[in-house]
Amino acid sequence: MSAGPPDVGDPTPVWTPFSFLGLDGEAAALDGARVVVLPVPYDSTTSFRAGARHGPRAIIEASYHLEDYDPELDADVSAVGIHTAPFLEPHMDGPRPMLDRVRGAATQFLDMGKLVGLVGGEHSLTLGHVEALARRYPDPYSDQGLTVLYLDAHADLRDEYMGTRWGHASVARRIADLCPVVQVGVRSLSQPEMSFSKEGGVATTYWPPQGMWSSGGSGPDIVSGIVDRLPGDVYITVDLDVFDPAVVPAVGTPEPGGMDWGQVTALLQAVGQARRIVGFDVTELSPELGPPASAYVAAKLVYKLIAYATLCYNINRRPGAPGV
Ligand SMILES: [Mn+2]
Repeated sequence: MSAGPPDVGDPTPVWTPFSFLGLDGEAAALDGARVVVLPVPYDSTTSFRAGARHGPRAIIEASYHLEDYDPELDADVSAVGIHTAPFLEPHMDGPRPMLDRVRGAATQFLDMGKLVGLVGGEHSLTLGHVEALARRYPDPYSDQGLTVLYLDAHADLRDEYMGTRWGHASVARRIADLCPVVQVGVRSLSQPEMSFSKEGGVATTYWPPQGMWSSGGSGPDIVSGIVDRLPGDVYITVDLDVFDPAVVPAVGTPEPGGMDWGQVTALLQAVGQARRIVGFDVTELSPELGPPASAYVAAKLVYKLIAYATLCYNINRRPGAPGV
């Protein structure tokens, strides 16, 4: 009698691919994918509590536990094809060379006709992605232009901060040099930033919106008022600290009084139905600063943004729909 291992169970190996939703095969292949998830593990200009460099890995791992099917849209969103790019390597010569690298990566996928969803990483990375898109719009301020919808607890409108004009505290200011910026959720800013906004540098919806305490802060008036400020195509950037810290505590700079899940998704879905979403990002998850639920919220938000960007606008424009 040989004393080998007992002959029980099925020894066929099963692998979990390192990709968003754990997709593999055709569903994750670059060729057929409508969407590319671009993970960028970088947080080198972070000034308070670092750790967003660990965000992309945590979001991808959390995404394994998402359902493919989305009951809100009655669709298997993954059917649009979602390719996960390898991690973009950080450039350590400073934030500007890093932004050039992000712009190059985004451009590569845009040239292939893909919609890019950047997963950060710190919020400064947004600028590289927006730079890649903005050069495709001859007049960003026209009806055929590009507007950045900027969800963040912070205004990020400093002209420079701690010796750089390209860091996380200046990203909205630099984007405003390229195209219109509409901010939502802001509740922490300096007086010069407030003045810049007031003088028309950007359109800011502070949070909670005035007079909206009783209805929870995201009534249809607030949402349609924001959508009306987005004349052409839309890029959506979400700094996860726009959420209340009760929803997403694992961020470097949590601010009380933030938006809840329903408020954020109602706004983003309304934008997806009314406008073409041409790119997005989700940034500033620092997984080690809070419970694992934060990474799950971030992963689900990425999936929602993929859905709103690829399904809502087309559904809204099916034959017979209003305005077609
Ligand atoms: Mn922020």
